Amino acid sequence: MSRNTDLADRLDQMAHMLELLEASRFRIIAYERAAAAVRDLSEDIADLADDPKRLKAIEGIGAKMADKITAFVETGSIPDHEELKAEVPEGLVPLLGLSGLGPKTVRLLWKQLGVEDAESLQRVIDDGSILGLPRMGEKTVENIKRAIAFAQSSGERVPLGVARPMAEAIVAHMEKVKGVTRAAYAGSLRRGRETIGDIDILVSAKDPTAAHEAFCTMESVTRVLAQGATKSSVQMELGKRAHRWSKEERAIQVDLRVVPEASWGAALLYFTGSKNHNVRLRERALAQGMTLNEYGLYPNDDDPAPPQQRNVKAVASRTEASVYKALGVPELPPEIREDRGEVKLNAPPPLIEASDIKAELHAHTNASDGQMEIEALARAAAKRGYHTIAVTDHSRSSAQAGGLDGKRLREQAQAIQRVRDELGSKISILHGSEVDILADGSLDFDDETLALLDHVVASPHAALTQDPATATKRLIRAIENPHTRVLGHPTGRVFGRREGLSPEMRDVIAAAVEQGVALEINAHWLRLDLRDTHVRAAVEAGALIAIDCDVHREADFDHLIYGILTARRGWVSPEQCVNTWDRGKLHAWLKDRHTQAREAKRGLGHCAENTTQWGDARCDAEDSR
Ligand code: DGT
Ligand code: CA
Ligand code: CA
Ligand code: ZN
Repeated sequence: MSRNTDLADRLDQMAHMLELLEASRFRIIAYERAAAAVRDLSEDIADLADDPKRLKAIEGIGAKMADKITAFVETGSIPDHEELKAEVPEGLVPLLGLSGLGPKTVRLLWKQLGVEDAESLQRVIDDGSILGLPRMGEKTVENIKRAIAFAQSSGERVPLGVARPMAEAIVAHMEKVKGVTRAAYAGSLRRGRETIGDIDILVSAKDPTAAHEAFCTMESVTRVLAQGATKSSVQMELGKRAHRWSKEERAIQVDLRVVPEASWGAALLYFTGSKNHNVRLRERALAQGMTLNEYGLYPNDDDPAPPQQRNVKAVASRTEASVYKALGVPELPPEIREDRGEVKLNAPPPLIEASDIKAELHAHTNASDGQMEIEALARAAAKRGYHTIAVTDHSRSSAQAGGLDGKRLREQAQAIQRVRDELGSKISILHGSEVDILADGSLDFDDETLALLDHVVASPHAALTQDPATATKRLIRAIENPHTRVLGHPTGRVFGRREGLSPEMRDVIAAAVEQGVALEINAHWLRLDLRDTHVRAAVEAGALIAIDCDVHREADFDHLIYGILTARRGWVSPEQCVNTWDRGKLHAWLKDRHTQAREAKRGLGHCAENTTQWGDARCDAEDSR
C-alpha cells in the first residue's frame, strides 16, 4: 500500500469514527474531503509535507488538517486518530458499509448491546437481542443478515469493463417493462470510475410495483436482498467477461430506485454523485437560499419537513441541466463530478469524446500475440474511420508473447509494404514496435533497429515489482530515448493480477513534457493505465496523451470507451490527445516529436493558463531553449 493510500484510509476511518460519535457534519466532511484529496494526489504526500504551504494549497486541506498530515509523515500516526481509536472500536467501521446499517443504528448496536465488530454483531443477531433496539424488526434483521453474507461473498470492487455491459443490459431490460418511461444507470458507473462498488439503476414508471417485480426477477439475479416500494436491491452473477479478471465466482449488488418522472433530473444528479460533488452542490444551494435533495431544488423555508412532502413547488427538478442552471453551475459531465474543482468552473471543460479518435497507435498482429493479419488489422481500423493504424508487435524480450527480433522486424517491414500497396491511401499503416523497457530503462532494440521504425511505443512488461525510485529512473530513461513516441501502460498494473510499478508520476510526467513524448492511457479495462488521477496530473502539466486499445483482436477496438472515460475523468481535451490529430499533424509528430509537441502545447495555451504547480517552470525552460 502506498503512503498516500495508507493516509487516506486513516482519514476515512477517522470520518467514520466521528460519525459514530455523532460529531458535527462539518468536521466529518473535512476528513472525507482530505481523504479524497490525498487519494487523488499524483505525488507522494511525504514530499509535499516538507512544505506546509504546498500542503495547504491542496483543495480540501486546511491548516489543521495539514498539521495532522505532517504528524503522519513524521511519526507514522496521527495523534487524533489514536485518541479516536481508544474511544471507538475499529471493528465498527466496516459495519457502516453494510446495506441497512447507517451510523445511527451502528451507534445503537454499540452503545446498547456492546457490539464492537462483525462477530459480535452476528452474536446479537443469533441470540435475538438485536430485536430489542428501537425500530428494529424481523425484516430489517433479515436484510442485515443478507448484507453480511453478501459482504463475505463479494467484497472486491468490480472492473468497469465487467460492470458497464451488465448495466447496459439491465437498462435495456427495464426500458422494455410496461409503464417504464425512463431508465438509466447512475453512480460510479456513470462517472466512469475504473472499478465499481455496486450498480445503481434509476427508473421512472407508471407502475412502480411492476418495475420492482421485473427487476427482481431478471435472469441473472441470484438473490433478492430487498424489494420495496422505492428501492430494491439484488445480487447478480457477473458475466463471462469477469473470468478474465477473477478466477473466483463473484457477484455484484445492483440497486434499483423508482423515482417520480417530475424528479428525474434531481434524482439522476443525486444518485450519480459523487457524494462530495453533491455536498458541494448542496452548499451552493444553501448559499443561494435554496435546498437540494433527490426530489428537486426548492426554496429554503427552514421548515424541517421535506419540501416534496409539503407540495412545495420545485425551482428545478426535471432535468440535470435545469438543476445546474438554477444553481448557476455549468452542466458538468458525470466523469468530472468528483469535487476536484469542477463546481467553481464558469463553463464545462472541453472533454474528449470517442468520435474524436482518428488513429490507433498500439496494435498487435499474429506476428506476435495478436490474432489478425496485418491486412485484417488495417481494414478493421479503416472501418472505424481511422486515418492511421500502427502495427506495434512485441519486441524480442517478450518471448512468451512471440516478440520479434531484429531480423523478423525487418521482414515485417516488407510485409507491411505489400499491404500498403494493396490497400492504397485510405489508411496509413505505420510500422512500429511495442518495445520492452528493460529493467534499467534501456530499450530492447539498438538505435539502428529503432531508427527503421515509423513509431515506437515503449512499455514495461517485466520487473514490475521494482521499488519506486528505480521505476521512476527506468521510465524516465525510456522517455529520454530519442526514438520513443508513446510510453505504453506506464505502471503495468492489471486488475486482479498485479499492482504494477508506483513511480513518482510527477517526475515521469515532467520528463514526458520535456521530451514531447505522449503518455498512454491503455484503454483495456483490465489495465486503464494511466489511471484517472495520473491523467489529471499529466493534463495539468501540459503532457501529450495517447489513448490506445492495445489491439490483439478486432473486438479490442471496442475497449476505446473505457480509455475515453478515463481520459475524461482526467479532463483531457481533444487537442491534448495525439489520436485526435489529423494525419499530417500526427505523422509530423511521429517524425519530430520536439517541434510538434511544442506547437501543440502552444495551441493548448498551457503557459498562459498558469494552472500547475510544476508546469510553469517547465514552460520557462522550454521557451528559453
Ligand atoms: P460505488 O458504488 O462504491 O462504486 O460508488 P457510488 O458513487 O456509486 O456510490 P453509491 O452506490 O454508494 O451511491 C450512489 C450515489 O448516491 C453516490 O455517488 C451519491 C449518492 N449518495 C449515496 N449516499 C449518499 C449520501 O449519504 N449523501 C449524498 N450526498 N449522496 C449519497
Ligand atoms: Ca454504486
Ligand atoms: Ca448503491
Ligand atoms: Zn501491447
